[in-house]
Amino acid sequence: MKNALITGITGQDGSYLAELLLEKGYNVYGIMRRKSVVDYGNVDHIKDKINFIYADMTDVISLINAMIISQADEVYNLAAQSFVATSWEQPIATADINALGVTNMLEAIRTVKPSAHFYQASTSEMFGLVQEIPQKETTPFYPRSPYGVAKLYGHWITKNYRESYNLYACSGILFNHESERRGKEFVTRKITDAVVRIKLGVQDHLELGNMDSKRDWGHSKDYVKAMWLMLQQETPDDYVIATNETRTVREFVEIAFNHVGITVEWQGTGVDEIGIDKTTGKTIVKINPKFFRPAEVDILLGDPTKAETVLGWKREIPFANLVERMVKNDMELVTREIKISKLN
Ligand code: NAP
Ligand code: F7E
Repeated sequence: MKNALITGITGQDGSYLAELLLEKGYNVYGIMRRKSVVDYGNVDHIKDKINFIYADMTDVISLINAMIISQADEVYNLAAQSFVATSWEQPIATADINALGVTNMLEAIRTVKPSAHFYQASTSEMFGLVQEIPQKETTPFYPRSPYGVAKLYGHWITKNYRESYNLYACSGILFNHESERRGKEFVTRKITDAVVRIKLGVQDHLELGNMDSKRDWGHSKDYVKAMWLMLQQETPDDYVIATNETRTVREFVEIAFNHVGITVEWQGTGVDEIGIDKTTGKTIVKINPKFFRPAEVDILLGDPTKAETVLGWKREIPFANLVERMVKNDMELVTREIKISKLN
């Protein structure tokens, strides 16, 4: 039985990866941050099957301790300040966790168990102001946010430790992946949650920032399989994981509303653009400039050919199904929430 250590286990990807590794018979260890109220986040349903270790990416001693306790054969470094918008508000914390945190984890591995295989959660945000379309492993990087800059450090230090110390260290350059477990501040979940609330009459309208922004959106459940595959190869390498499809935020809004039987019609341009319910004539989408970013990533479109060829990875959940699943899940959650509020 192999031991796996997951940092960021309470997050979206951490939870799907933990489920996958448990299914495969791994002994799963997960790093948790100390909080005033104990919260298992997205792994609450499987918390009894996980060995939790209190640690923090900014505290190398706690990571060394996590390596000693877990004796991990595989380490998946998913912990991060992962919300791009927050990285302008907290650039130092973002760098401490997303950049230096990676060195802390690599040093812990080097100190305790250098034979461990290491996965780093790199990101398409490193391509930022894209230098070619589609983006692949050889595309030059040009990050556009403190988040992207910090992740680029994490990416290069992973490569550097592979080359300097011969560690089995890989980076997965993952494009946006979403799910029913996505945080509600990210645009996809913000949209599906609002669509359901508007349909059920408990929210008036949805406010968004840049709707022209294009993203390559997949499902987290497919993407964690790629992480595992990367650590099972003969030699460590870096891989782009993406769907090779891109859509605007506006298209995501239209499709999500379609799933609850609402057709959106667009009027106006720029900050004056509004989305109207075709049947009722009511304004259900507005632009709020507070959601614009100081520097934007306009388009992301990834080419996963290398991962498909070398790892045999394949996306299984198509885009239409991703949106449908998220809307259906939010419909169940919000309906339950409304029922409970009526009982109180
Ligand atoms: P997420 O849901 O925001 O989860 C982030 C996790 O990191 C949480 O478990 C969080 O713990 C933990 N964490 C944050 N700061 C920490 C610290 N100082 N010490 C220890 N743990 C800390 O993110 P995700 O969507 O699952 O993404 C997983 C990883 O992939 C991240 O590194 C992200 O940057 C990267 N990535 C994500 C995407 C995507 O589209 N989802 C694409 C490319 C790369 P708490 O529960 O305590 O907050
Ligand atoms: O924004 C635009 C926004 O916050 C997507 C993280 O997982 O993927 C994620 O980063 C786009 C941006 O994700 C709103 O300006 C418009 O262009 O959902 P997001 P992200 O910034 O792409 C990458 C790959 C990661 O690595 C990150 O960890 O949508 N947008 N209006 C909006 N975005 C938000 N959040 N809220 C809006 O109201």
